[in-house]
Amino acid sequence: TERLDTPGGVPATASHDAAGIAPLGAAAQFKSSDAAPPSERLFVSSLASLDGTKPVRGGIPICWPIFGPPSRDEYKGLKQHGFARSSVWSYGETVLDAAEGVSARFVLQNSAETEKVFPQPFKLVYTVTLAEHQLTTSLRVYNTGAQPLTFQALLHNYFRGDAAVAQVQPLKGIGYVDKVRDGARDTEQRDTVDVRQYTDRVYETAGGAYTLSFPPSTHLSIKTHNLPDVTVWNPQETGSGMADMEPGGWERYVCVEPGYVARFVSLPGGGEWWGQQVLTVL
Ligand code: TA6
Repeated sequence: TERLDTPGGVPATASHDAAGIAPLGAAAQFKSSDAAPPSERLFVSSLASLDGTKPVRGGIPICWPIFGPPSRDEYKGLKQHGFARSSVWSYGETVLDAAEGVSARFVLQNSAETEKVFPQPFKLVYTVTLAEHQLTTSLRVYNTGAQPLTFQALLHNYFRGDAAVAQVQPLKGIGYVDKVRDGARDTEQRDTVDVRQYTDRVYETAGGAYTLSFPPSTHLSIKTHNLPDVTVWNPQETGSGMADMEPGGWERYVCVEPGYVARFVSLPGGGEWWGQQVLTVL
């Protein structure tokens, strides 16, 4: 294992400061409306805000400490999906591991900003590991306080592909909350779930391992640890109401979002929780 980091992160370069944070604008080089390489697996709207003013419409937003709108009084100051996805994280380290691939580590800790809406000390460590045909992302939550820390967590993957043919399985027999039908509860009857209609379903205790296919040639495996639920979302034409959704963007992605969202984690003081997903091109 070779650590590529220098004290404080990668050496400052034209595009990274000493802490290894690329100005968000630098990330703006990629636009999904450009001829993205066919191997591009994640969707980012060409109208996404990349300057930190809004959560990025695409990629893998981290939903923490809540998923969806605040559902408890203690979170009423939070915006939908919490603040982790729209905070500036600090760069931790980059590790080259011949077997595992290249990992980059990022840290978010409580601050005066977070304490305004979430008066709990915490430390989040997010690790992204890129290997051949595989992307692993892990979220570790440390309760650095003495009181229990309660939260939800979800990795809001925007997978790039033709939404008209997308299929997610196996979800047959799994109970779900249907946010398109005002939170109606139901059980999935289909062998494969498609998103040809406006779809926004939270499948609970769904098994933790899924295949997302864009037939005939693209199949992705999603394997998870400690993320027992999974949301499947595509807004279809309702997406045209999102200011940061490129025209027709909903035709080019499906969200398959592993999470711990049907209930809250309650982490005792000093405790540690982690959730992980391994995304593999089959
Ligand atoms: O994960 C699905 C969902 O909760 C949808 O209800 C929709 O709101 C989507 O997330 C996007 O949310 P955002 O706050 O990023 O616009």
